[in-house]
Amino acid sequence: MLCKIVGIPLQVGASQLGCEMGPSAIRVAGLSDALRELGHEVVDLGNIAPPEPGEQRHPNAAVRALHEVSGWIRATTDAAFAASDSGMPIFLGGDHAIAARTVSGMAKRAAAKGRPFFVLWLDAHTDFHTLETTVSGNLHGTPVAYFTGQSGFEGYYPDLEVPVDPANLCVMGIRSVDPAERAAISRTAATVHDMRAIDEYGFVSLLRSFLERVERENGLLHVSFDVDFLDPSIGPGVGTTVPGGATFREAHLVMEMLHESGLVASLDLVELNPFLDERGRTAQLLVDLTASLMGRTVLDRPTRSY
Ligand code: B3U
Ligand code: MN
Ligand code: MN
Repeated sequence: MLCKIVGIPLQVGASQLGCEMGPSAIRVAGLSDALRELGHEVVDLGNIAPPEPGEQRHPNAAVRALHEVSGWIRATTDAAFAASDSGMPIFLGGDHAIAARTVSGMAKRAAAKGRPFFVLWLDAHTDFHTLETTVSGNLHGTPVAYFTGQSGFEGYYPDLEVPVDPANLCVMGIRSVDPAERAAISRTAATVHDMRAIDEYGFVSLLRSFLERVERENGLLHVSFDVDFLDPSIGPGVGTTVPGGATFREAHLVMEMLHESGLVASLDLVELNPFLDERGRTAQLLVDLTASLMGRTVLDRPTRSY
């Protein structure tokens, strides 16, 4: 497989600065070498250039860094669409606002191929705020509402060419949802598995039913991996840690199942904040998890497990 690495060092969508160092830390932790060891070809396309400075206001006074975030989002769509012409793009964040357009760039690619598009969102949060509902004003809380075509972004974020059908969205790992997001996402057909559901049914059965559907419908799957999906004990390098996240073994199992599915077309690794990390251990874990997604196994496995 040809893996294309694209860095998107946006940090102002999060309140805690430092995600702009995320792409560097993941590179330093050895992402390219890990992929090459698995037999993949790797091209590092470098980082997307930052947008022009400027300012834009929103009636919701809480909203922060709107011009900068929307500028990065604009720049990202074309990069995502271009990188997905062949091979598998791996987008290195940057905070999760970048997924507003990595996802919509990939949705455009799926539409160009005539394939249905699916998103697996691995996160402690649903990121389903609009510019009107965000309370923190941190725009990394908005990408899912944007790319599923919720209203309230017009004139601020770029127009959405191909919205993602919420019915094709599966969100896992959830344990922190604001009231407005909870109300809004429950009005959609999105599948949302909070940690209670994961404790009750396990990642395997919940992920399996989603992957079976993607396969049945010959879909293209984008995986968006927020570091805070992980339990803080194993992934401290993120500004929005929430207790009770995925364990080391659960996270690897999810990635291994994704590999066996053969369905993953693109990946975001976002919210890594190296300033908060402990000697690069979260960056290293992201590299190892990506290796699991790209085929690293402990032993050969004769049959797929999902
Ligand atoms: N929902 C909260 C918290 C949050 C969302 N995304 C992250 N944190 N990473 C908010 O700020 O919108
Ligand atoms: Mn997120
Ligand atoms: Mn999160």
